[in-house]
Amino acid sequence: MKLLRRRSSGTSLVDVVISMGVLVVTAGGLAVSVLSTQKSSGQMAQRDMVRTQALRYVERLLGVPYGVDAAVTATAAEAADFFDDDASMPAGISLMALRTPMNGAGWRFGVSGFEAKGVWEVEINGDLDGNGTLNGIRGTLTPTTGGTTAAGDGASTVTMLSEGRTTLTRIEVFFNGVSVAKTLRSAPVQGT
Ligand SMILES: [Ca+2]
Ligand SMILES: [Ca+2]
Repeated sequence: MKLLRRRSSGTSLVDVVISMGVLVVTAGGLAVSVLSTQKSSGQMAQRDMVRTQALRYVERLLGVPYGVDAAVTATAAEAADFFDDDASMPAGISLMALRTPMNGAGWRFGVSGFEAKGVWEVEINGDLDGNGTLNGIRGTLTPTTGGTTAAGDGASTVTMLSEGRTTLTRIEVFFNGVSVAKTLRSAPVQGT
């Protein structure tokens, strides 16, 4: 009887040690998963914040007058005043004045106090797909109305009719080199 009891108490000690080990392992696993959940929800919150801010810039650029092709290019100081987060804006600013060179740097700036650390870049030009060229392959279909230019041959690289125009402009916002928001804006129709 004694032997049995000893054996049984020995077994339960082993049981306790094993289950404690399982507990420790489980708790460790839990801590790791809680940490990674916290990390990913932090990253998601940051992504949302970046996207919201990017849409704010897009909205602002949709809200200014479109302007004309001959508009004087904004100075760096005017661009900084345009993109900063106060209510003032440079006088007479327009989308055309804020154009940036095709296949070149856009307006680059940082925002102090913005939680996600990085550099914003805003490209504004007639390179509608942002691929750095105004050339591409034109399709073989002839427009039924409006266009009078002959259709493309579907094979050779030619100047795109839609790109490089002053009446249609791409607005694209990048954060740390990654495109976050993009839209196209067309000039108001004249004479209507
Ligand atoms: Ca301002
Ligand atoms: Ca292009």
